[in-house]
Amino acid sequence: MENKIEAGVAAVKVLENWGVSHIYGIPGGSINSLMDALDKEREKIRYVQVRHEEVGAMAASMHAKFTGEIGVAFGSAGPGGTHLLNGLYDAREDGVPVLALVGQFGTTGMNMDTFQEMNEDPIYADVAVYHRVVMTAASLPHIIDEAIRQAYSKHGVAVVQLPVNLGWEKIPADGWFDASQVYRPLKFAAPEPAEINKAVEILSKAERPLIFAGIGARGAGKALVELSRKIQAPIMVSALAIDVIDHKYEGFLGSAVRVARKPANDAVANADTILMLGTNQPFIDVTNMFKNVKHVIQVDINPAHLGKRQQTELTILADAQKVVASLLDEVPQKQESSWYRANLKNINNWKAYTDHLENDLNNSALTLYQVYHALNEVTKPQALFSVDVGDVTMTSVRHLHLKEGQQWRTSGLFATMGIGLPGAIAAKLDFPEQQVWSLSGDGAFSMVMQDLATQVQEKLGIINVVFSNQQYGFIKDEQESTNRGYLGVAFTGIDFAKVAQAMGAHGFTVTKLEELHQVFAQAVELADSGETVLIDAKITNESPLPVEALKLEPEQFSNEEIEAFKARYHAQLLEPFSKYLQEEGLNKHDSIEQGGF
Ligand SMILES: Cc1ncc(C[n+]2csc(CCOP(=O)(O)OP(=O)(O)O)c2C)c(N)n1
Ligand SMILES: [Mg+2]
Repeated sequence: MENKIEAGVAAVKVLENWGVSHIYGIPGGSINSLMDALDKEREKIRYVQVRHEEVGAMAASMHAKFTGEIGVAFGSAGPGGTHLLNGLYDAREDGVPVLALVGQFGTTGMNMDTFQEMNEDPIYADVAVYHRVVMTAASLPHIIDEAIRQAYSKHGVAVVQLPVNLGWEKIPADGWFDASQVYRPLKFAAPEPAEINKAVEILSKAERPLIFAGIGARGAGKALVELSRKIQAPIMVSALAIDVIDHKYEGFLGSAVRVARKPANDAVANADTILMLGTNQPFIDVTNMFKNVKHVIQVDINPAHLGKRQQTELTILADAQKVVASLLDEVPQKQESSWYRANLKNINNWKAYTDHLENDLNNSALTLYQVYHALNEVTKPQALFSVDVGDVTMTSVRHLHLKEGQQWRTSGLFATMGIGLPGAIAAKLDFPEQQVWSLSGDGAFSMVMQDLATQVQEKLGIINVVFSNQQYGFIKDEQESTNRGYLGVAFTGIDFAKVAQAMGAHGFTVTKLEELHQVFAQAVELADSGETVLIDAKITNESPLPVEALKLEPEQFSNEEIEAFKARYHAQLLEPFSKYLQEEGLNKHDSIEQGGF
C-alpha cells in the first residue's frame, strides 16, 4: 500500500525543515486540522497558545526582529484571522519575515456565505507580499514552502488561508519537497574601490562630519566607533539602532527628533557632511533634518532607499559593514577637531543631566528616571529588551544604559502599542538563558495584559515593567503642543500587581524610591528561576524633556522662558549647544524643524 501522510502534517514538517521552532495561535473549528498536525508533531515544534491572536502575531514579528528568522502565527477563519492584523502590519512596516496561517471553512462550504465564511483573501492583500488560498491537499506543503520563501526574500508577510478539510486529507508521503536546505539569502555587495575613494574624499574635506547609523549597520558597532574616532565624526543612530553602539562610547549622540537625545538633534542641525549607513529614518524629510547639511553619503542594501529622503551626493549600494571596514582602511586619521570636541562636551553635558535625573534620591514621588536607575543596576550583559510604544520608547533610548551584546527592539514604523509583552514572550522562547524585559506604559500594557497568562503558562521568566502614570503620556504631550485642551488622555489606574497575581505571576507595586532596588533584585532572582514577574511602578505624570522643542538657546528665547523651561523639566544642568560651539570657535545653525503631526 502506498505510504500516505496528512497534508497538514506535511505542511508542519515544511515549517520544521525551515527551522521554525514555535508557532503562536488560538484554535478554532476552521483551523483544527492544523491543530491535529501540530499535536502529531509536538516533539518537533512548540505550539504556544496565546490569549489573543494579536499577541501571537506580534510575538511572531518580534521573533523575526530578535533573530532574523521567520515568525509564524495563526488564527481561525474570520475574527481569529483579523485579530492577527496589528502584528502582521508591524512586520510589514519593519520589513521582517512572518508567515500567518488563517483558517477557512471546508471547501464544501466555501463561497456559500456560511458561518464565519467569506472571501478572506482581500483582507490580507494589502499587508502581505504573498497571499493565497489553498485549493488542493497535495499543494498545501508546496504553498507553505512558497510562502516562506516569499516572506524571506521580500522581507514581509505571507498569508496562507487553509480550508480546514484539506489539512486532514492524505497525500503521498513522498509527494512533496521544500527549499529549506537550498534557500540562499542575497549576499550584499562589497563597495567598489572608486566609491570608497569618493567617500574618503568627501569625508576628508568635511569640517563637521557626522555618522548616522541605522539597523543596516547592526554588527558594525566596534568598527564604527573606530571610524568615528578616526574621522572625528560623532555617531548618531536611528532610534531602532539604539543598541548598535555601546552607550559608553564618548562620541555616541543617540537618536534624533523626538524618540531621541538632545546631542543628536544638536549635531545633525550643525553638521556639514553625513555618512548614512543603513537607515531609512522616517523623519528626515518631514523634519527637514538635513537642511543645513551640504554633503550626504548614503549606504544601503535597498536601491529604493538611495536618495529617497534627502539630496544625496554619493550613494553606495553595498553592505554597511563592508563599507565601514573599507573606509577604516582608507581614511586618514584626522587631527582632533573643534567640531568633535564640541560634540563631546555636549554629550557630557547630556550625561550630567541624565545622571542627575536618574540619581536624584531626594524626590519623594517616584520618577521614571529612578526606575531606569534601578533597572540599569540589574541588567545582565546579554539582556533583551522588548520595548513598547509610548513615553517608554523615548525614555528607554535616553535612560537605558545599553551595552554591547544587549538587544533593544520595538514596533518601529508601524509603532503599535502592545508590542512589549508579546515581544518578551518571543525573546524568552528564543533565548531562554538570557534575561528578558518587557518595558511598557500603563496604556499599552493594558492592551495586551491578558497574555501575562501565557508567560505564566509557558513558564517564562520574564520581567515586565509597567510605567504607570495613569495617562497616555506620549499623546498628552502632543495635545499640549497642538490642541486647545486635553481629551482622552487620562484614565483610571489599574492595580497591575493584582492582575499579575490573579494570573499566577509575581506582582509588585512600587510607589517609593526606597522600595525600588529591593524589588528589582527580587524580580531578577524570581525570573532567573523561571517565574514570571510584573513590576508596576507608580510614577509621576510629569512630561519627559521635549528634545525636539528645546528652549535653551539665548539667541532664541528670553531668560525667563529658558529658566521656566529648565525648571519644568529639571533641566538646570542642560546647556545650549551654542555654548560649546562658541567655546570651540564655531557658529551655530538653526535647529531642525519639528515635522510630524
Ligand atoms: C495600537 C495603538 N493605538 C494608539 C496609538 C497612539 N499612541 C501612541 S503612544 C500612545 C500612548 C501610550 O500610553 P502609555 O502606554 O500609557 O505610555 P505613556 O506614554 O503614558 O508612558 C498612544 C495612544 C498607537 N501608537 N498604537
Ligand atoms: Mg501611561
